[in-house]
Amino acid sequence: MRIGIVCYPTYGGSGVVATELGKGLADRGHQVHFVSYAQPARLDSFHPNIFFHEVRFGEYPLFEYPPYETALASTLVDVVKYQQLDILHVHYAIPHASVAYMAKKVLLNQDNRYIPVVTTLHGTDITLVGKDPAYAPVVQMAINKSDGVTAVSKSLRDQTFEFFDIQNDIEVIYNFIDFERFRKKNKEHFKRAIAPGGEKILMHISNFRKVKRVEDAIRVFEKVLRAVPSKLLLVGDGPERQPAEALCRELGLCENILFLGKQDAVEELLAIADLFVMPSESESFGLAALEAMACEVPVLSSNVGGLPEVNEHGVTGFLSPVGDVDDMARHAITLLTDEALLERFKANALQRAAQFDLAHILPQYEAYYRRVIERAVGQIRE
Ligand code: GMT
Repeated sequence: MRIGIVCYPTYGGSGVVATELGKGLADRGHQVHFVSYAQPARLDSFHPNIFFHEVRFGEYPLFEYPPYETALASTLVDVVKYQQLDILHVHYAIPHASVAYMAKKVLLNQDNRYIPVVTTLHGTDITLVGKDPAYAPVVQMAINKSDGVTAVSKSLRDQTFEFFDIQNDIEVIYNFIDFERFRKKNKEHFKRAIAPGGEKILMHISNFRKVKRVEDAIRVFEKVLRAVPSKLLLVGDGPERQPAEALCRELGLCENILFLGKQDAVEELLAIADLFVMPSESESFGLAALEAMACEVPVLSSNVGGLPEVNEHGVTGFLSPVGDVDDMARHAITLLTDEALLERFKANALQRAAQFDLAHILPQYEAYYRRVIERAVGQIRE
């Protein structure tokens, strides 16, 4: 198939999923065309089946906000037409789903060409930003007008039906993990450098937005440290980093908490972690938690959204109500003070992660594309 993929190129989870999916599809012989305003971060090496089309939007004195949507729709029209695409797959509904609908209409008008569009809902495009009245009517229309809609968890699918008036079916296709990259590596020397006294290592990785509740990770750690010699590694950057640093100073924890900033090779960091902490306010799936589990790291998380579909309470980690740092700390101490239990949870985490192997999930997308294309052809004939 010739597949167009539209995504955000930055470090967010939806861009990562879109890029890794495109790379996987290209490995299976499909031709994949990425369209975005910059090269996706994980599209870092040459592949004969992968093409990148940058959306260009010129400056003009009248434009305080350059019309990205118009430029993206025009680029999509061009790419679909000249690269003979079979399907467009857009990740994160805002604004990609409505832009794809616009491109579809232009192609139909100008060339009598029907391009089927699949929209994948990722999380905040529904739960936070999408349901904001500033965007909701357009998001609802775009979901209903998509030829196929997928959500990355059952919870996100249910929330979409709850927040919007949706007539379309929504297929759940879980996020996936590439085990070639995410697997336990031997980084003992690194562990000794960070935790020379054999301390346990807790880790949090995120884009430090409010929804991630980084401060809860610090407050949990404060309690854990009273019972278990340990270190907390905070990986990533974003608006909440400065308040998080201030909290560390206020609590006198600076010696035991390390801010590592944005890191590409997170699998090398996960190799030295004993426990991953994800106290999010809302999380449709929790890809970072799955990446941790693939590297044999149990997960301490909140129980919101799709997290219970990934992290099994009492098996691969623990789930607690949002903001309940006492409960989270209690679970962490239970795990970190019982070596046999910790080893069992590590093994369970890997076993559970295997169910989300790219090799299982990718064929689900391929089969779904085929169904959507067949249905679209049927509709055109009618
Ligand atoms: O919130 C983020 O970290 C970014 C956001 C995105 O769409 O870029 O992530 C969402 O999509 C990820 C990939 O499907 C999911 O793993 C995250 O759970 C989800 N984030 C939230 O729901 C808050």
